[in-house]
Amino acid sequence: MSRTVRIIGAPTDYGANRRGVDMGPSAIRYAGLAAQLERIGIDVVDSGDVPAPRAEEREPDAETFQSGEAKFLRETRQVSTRLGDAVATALDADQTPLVLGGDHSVAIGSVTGSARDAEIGTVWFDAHGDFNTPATSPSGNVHGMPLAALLGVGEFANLEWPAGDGLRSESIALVGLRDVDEAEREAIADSPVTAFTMSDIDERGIAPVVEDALDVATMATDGVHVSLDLDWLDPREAPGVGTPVRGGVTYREAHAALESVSDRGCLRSLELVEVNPILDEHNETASLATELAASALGKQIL
Ligand code: HAR
Ligand code: MN
Ligand code: MN
Ligand code: MN
Repeated sequence: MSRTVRIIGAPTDYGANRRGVDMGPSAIRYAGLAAQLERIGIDVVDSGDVPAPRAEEREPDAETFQSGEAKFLRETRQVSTRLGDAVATALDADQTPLVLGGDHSVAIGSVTGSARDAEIGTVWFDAHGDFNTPATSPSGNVHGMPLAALLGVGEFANLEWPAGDGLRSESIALVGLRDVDEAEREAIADSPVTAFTMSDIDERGIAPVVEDALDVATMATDGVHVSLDLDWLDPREAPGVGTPVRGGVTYREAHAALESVSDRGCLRSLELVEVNPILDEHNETASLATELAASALGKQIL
């Protein structure tokens, strides 16, 4: 990992069903992200936010959800392309990209940027499968679809889409699932991705599960993109998310997981998504996101 981190904000909310997650990048910066990383010896550059269309600027009829469609695909494609370029530029400059969402649809940009001219693996910490397609989605919200979009599953195969050429499903591991739609369950089972549920963590403990996930992701040769959806944590720890699901990992389990990521020395790019400051309590979810980023980037207790 490069000792220079480039922060890239992606203030989207059109991929989610509630407003507010577009303020995630501000809240995470305000929680002291740059200062925390500098304290552990990292040089931090902040390139600001990639432009993202605000709700007020969108065509109102795009809000109406028709079954079988995804909302705001045009906007998603546009922002993903910009974000992908920003992530690839950071990597070209030997900097570690740290993307701040925004809803989880931003991962389409982060991962395609990270996978440009490189073979990467991905660890996806999330309560949700994020494996819906427009046809299977119960909501039409693209934050429930980024993995399917990245892998070109279903209708995504036919869409003009930013290419994640260097990402293969064999090197993707999902960790912490506990809210998966019926069609997603089948899609995950049919795909070569590896999925670890909360039950796996209950039975085996966080450390061995994360080691296995990292084994999967490091089968790719050029490093690992870590996508951290804050709803991976239990809502008691992370109340400021749009789609909380009870029964998530604890504060210490989350740190242990990201410390393992750091110990492997495989981190290529990182993103923190789904922080919703409107629903948060005293910015604690944003603070937690900054702490977890520090663990992933090498913070040691002693
Ligand atoms: N599976 C549901 C859907 O597709 C809910 C998605 C929840 N959103 C996220 N993704 N935060 O992790 O709408
Ligand atoms: Mn997610
Ligand atoms: Mn890459
Ligand atoms: Mn989620």
